[in-house]
Amino acid sequence: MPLEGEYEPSATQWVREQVELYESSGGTRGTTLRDTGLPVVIVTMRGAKSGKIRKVPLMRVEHEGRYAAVASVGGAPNHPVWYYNLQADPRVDLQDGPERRSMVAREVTGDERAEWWQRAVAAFSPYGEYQEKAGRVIPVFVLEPGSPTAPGN
Ligand code: F42
Repeated sequence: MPLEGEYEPSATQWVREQVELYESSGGTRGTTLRDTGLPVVIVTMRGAKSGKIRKVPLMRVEHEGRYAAVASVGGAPNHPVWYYNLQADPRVDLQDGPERRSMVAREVTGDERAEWWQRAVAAFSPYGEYQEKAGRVIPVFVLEPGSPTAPGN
């Protein structure tokens, strides 16, 4: 069941424009990171404070129908704001090209994080440099099919 509500575009113009192109083309254009040719997915989630719909492009890290959401923000010292959104409400819609599906986000740690981190760096090698400069452990969520209990349960 796709998330419903008022969409609030990203405050960052190139991000907002990528979401617009991705969605308006039915997931056939705007599906890579600039001219790198590396694939991008769009994760739709609910704002933790505003309750508005937020759409966050992320590098595509997929394994057997599950995806990683890597809260890297280019190695910035702070987690992205969307990290707190997923903590508050793990229900997301994931668009991978033309495919859209409901998923549930779950932050992973320990060996499970290590396994997904390896997949993430294999898909997008700059994640390795980002982790070196971030001064924080970059959080990794796994997005998997299914529906959670309502948040706060
Ligand atoms: N970011 C990554 O972290 N990892 C990636 O792999 C990645 C890939 C990528 C590919 C293409 C592309 O176009 C962008 C890509 N990005 C990637 C950037 C990503 O899409 C985000 O722009 C970035 O991670 C920063 O996320 P952010 O949530 O910190 O964005 C800020 C700038 C933002 O939008 N802030 C809003 C604002 O108005 O300032 C608020 C957003 C929000 O969710 N507000 C919450 C609400 O309630 O609505 C409040 C949350 C709270 O607790 O305050």
